[in-house]
Formats: sequence, C-alpha cells, structure tokens
Amino acid sequence: MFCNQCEQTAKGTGCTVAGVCGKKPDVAALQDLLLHAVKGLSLYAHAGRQVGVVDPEVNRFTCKAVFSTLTNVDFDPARFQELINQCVEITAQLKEKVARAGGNVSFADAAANFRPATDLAGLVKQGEEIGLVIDHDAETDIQSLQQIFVYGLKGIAAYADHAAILGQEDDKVYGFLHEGFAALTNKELGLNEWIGLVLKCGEINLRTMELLDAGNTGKFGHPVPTEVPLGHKQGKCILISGHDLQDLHDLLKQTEGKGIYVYTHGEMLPAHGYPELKKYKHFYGHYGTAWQNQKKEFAAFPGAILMTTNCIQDPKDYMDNIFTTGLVGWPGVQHVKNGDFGPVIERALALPGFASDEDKGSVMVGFARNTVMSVADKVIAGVKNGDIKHFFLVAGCDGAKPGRNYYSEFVEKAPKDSIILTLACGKFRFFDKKLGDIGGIPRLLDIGQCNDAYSAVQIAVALANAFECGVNDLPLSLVLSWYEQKAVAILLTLLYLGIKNIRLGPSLPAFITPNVLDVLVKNFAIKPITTPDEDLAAILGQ
Ligand code: FSO
Ligand code: SF4
Repeated sequence: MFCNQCEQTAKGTGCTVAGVCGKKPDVAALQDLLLHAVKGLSLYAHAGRQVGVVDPEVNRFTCKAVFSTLTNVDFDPARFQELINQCVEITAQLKEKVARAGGNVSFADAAANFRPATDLAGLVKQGEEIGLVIDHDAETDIQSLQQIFVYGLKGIAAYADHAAILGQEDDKVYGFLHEGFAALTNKELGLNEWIGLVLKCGEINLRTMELLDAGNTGKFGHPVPTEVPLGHKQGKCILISGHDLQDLHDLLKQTEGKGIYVYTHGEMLPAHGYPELKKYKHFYGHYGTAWQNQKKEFAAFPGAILMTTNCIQDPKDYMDNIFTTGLVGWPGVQHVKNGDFGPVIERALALPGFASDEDKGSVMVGFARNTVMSVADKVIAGVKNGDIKHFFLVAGCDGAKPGRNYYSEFVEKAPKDSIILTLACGKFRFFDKKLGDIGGIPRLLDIGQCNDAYSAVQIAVALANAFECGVNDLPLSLVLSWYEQKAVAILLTLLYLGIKNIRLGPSLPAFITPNVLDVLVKNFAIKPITTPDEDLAAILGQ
C-alpha cells in the first residue's frame, strides 16, 4: 500500500505497511480501486454534461464513494466491495444514456473500461496494481499537484455530501468533481494548468461550503451563544460524534421522552448552539475532547455511541456499544441506516448510564457568522479605540502528535488585547480555557465545526468591508492545523481567496514537493509554524 493523504502519514512520507490511522493494506487497495472506478464514471459524467445528461444518482454516488476514502471514515473491506460494484453498474447505465444522447463514450483510459474482479481478494489485487489515482508517469511536481487536487476533491465531496443530505445541491459542484477526476486521465496538462485546477478546487469548495452553511442554518437556525456543560446527569446516555447535524436531529427526536440524555463528542460540540437542536431538553452536554482521544473516552462512556462521520478509531474495547451510520464503517461494528437509530437507543437503555450527576464546568459555543456580525459595531469600536489589537483564527484539526501543543501554547500566550476565533476539532487543545472578555466580547469565540469554515470566511470578509480594506490588511492572522482532506480543501479555498501569510502546521503535507512549496510560498507567503513565541513576535512585529 501507499497512502500519504493525511498529516500523520508514516515517517512524514507515506504509510506503506499499514496506516498509522489503522487502515489495513487491503482497504487501502480497495480505496485506490474505488477512486479508479470513480475516474471512469467521471469520464462519462463529464462527457454527458456536454450533451445535457446530468444524472442525480451519479452525482450523489460520486460524493459518497469519494467521501468514503477520506481518512478515518470507512475501514470495512465489504463496504468498499459494494461501492466498487455499484460504481461499475452506475457507470454502465450512464454510458448508455450518454451514448443515446450522442455524447462521447469512447475513452482509451483503463478507468473507463474497468472490469472488477468477482471476489474481494481479486479486487484487492487490482487495487494494488493501480495504486494512487494519479498519473504515475508524470513528472514529480505534476504528481504532487495532482495529489493536492485529488485530496481537495475529496474534501469537496465530503462537504457536498453533507450539504446534499440537508437538501442543498448545485450542479456546478458535481460537474467540477467529474471534470476533475476526468482531468486526471489527461496527460497533456502542464504545471500551470494543474495549478489552475488546484485553485479552482478552492473556488468550488467555497461554493460547496456555502451550500452546507445554508443547509445547516436553513434547517436548524443560526447558532446562538450557548453554554454547554462538560459534566453529566445521572441516567442513561448516548454519545454522538462526527459532523452530521441531521443525524443528531433524528437521534434527538427518537430519544425524546425515553429517559436518555444525549451528549456530543468531538466535532458535534457546536451543535448545542443551533436553536432547532438546543430546544430538546434531553440534549444535555458535551463529553470528551477531540477524535484522537476517543479510545480512552469511549471506553469510559457508560452508554451507547453513534459515529456519524469521521474520525473513527479502532473500537475493539467497546465494540458492542458503538454504532456507525452514513458512510462510516468498521468491520464488525453494527451499522445502522441514517435516521434509524432504534438499535442505538436499545443499547443505551441496556447499559448502566451515569450513576450520578457531575459538574465539570462549561464552555461557550455559538459564535458563528450571525452572532459575530450582530456585535460587529462593538467589535469595530473595540478595534478603533485600541482595546482589540489583533484577531487570531486558530483553527483546524487535532491529532495525536506532540507538536500540536503549539496551538494551546499559542492561545495561552496570545496577548490579552487579542481575540481568538476558532473552529474544528483542533480547538479541544484550548476550548475550556477561561480567556475572559474585551468589553463584553469573549476573547475565545467558537465559530463551529471544520464544516463551518464558510462562516469564518464570511466574518473575515465582513470585517474587511467594515474597515474598507482587504482581508490581508486586517489585523487578523490565520494559524491553522491540518489533518485530513477536508482541511486540504479549506486551505485551497483560502488560497483561492488570495489570503496570505497563513501559518500551517504541525507539519507540511508529505505530498508537496519542494518546487510546489516554493510556488505556494512565493504567491501566498504560506509558512510552517515555528514556536508560539517566535510566531507571535513575528505577527505582532515585536
Ligand atoms: Fe476533525 Fe476528523 Fe472536522 Fe476532520 S474530527 S479531523 S478536518 O475529520 O473533520 O475537524
Ligand atoms: Fe497513513 Fe493517513 Fe493514509 Fe491512514 S490516511 S494510511 S495514516 S496517510
């Protein structure tokens, strides 16, 4: 196997024996094969669009298949076998439709003519032969750009799937996914064309995140500042993790009146701020921290656990208590259909629950764009009178590496006249720190999940408009941590928006060659994090 798509990749270069994430070589091969099949499907879907053939099933399937290959989503070989076979079936149907409409259906690329092996072992062998879904004959810098591109497409597919679940779709997004995967078969594209496609990925991701924002706020309302208890109540309990608010909503409805408290874990924390979710009395509090601590935290949870999206880890110590839904999978873990949470509830009722109440303090959530913009006058006045000197967006993913202490230290050391905006699971390094306020504005503002990066962009744009300057001229610095491919897509969006001087850590992606890094540094002044002291001094000009 060879996989280098996430930040924790082995030796900083690539996982070759098994994934540091727990991915086995057979699943790695099946994921490669699925993307190969998606490339084939995309060739026909892209050709179909030229002659007016747009197929909703193909669109939705593409997102689901690609999202399944993201880090920490699906570890179950059987599910990939199903997806690969489904992909080939859908491709054959689409090919016929496109041919009937007079579109091009003669492609020389192997992906367009892919025939899957009939058994799992055969599929694994095919996947091993194919490897990464890039052009292995291209020069290394082009391969590097293709990898950035594919990982960006994976992020888009994930956000598009989330948005579609909430009823928000735009064919521009699906069209780009198909155009993008089809482009990987084009050997004529040079460095500049690939750089263009990579930036286009950022543009399309922005639109995708806008759709997701509309989906979440349209269905569940705009988040409002909300205090979330970190302790628990005596009684039966369910812990829900991942990012899917629709699943949480369905779970809350189905557990109502059953004497079960629902707790959030990881990226679900910001859900407490949504009016249509917080109205449920049994939606009590937050339990635990970020995804990489789940083995310890889940093992100690006295109720049932539901994983709605990434990041899942090996659940061997609590196999009977954990359930997956949607695209998440782990061999041997009971998988329930979205919205069909009966088995989860049954398990929660059979487990002891918390024996007594415990107060562990609280945190505040709900500072998404609407809330922040509603106090824009105060914020602007604070900046003008010098009470607020700087804004830091300390955002992104968490992970197991010790280097991630940088982010907690950075927040602790940030001067008292600065405001920290945060989003995604990286916040668990500092989410419970009491940083005080500046003239009634909390110094630590939780914008939401990584899925809410659109909100952060909107806040930055609104501030720039208020001060009649560009985002790069604001007293705002972005200090980001990345882990998986949604973060790659967000980073590409920030580059597409022309945002400069981003500090990125804890380490730079393994799939970026020195030449490509050079382009990023020259055009966007992107820099690796150093130490909190050094970076703070450089940012604040001390
Ligand atoms: Fe974290 Fe995992 Fe939200 Fe990622 S839970 S690491 S970028 O999947 O999605 O921030
Ligand atoms: Fe390795 Fe990350 Fe790939 Fe898992 S997702 S195999 S840890 S590079």
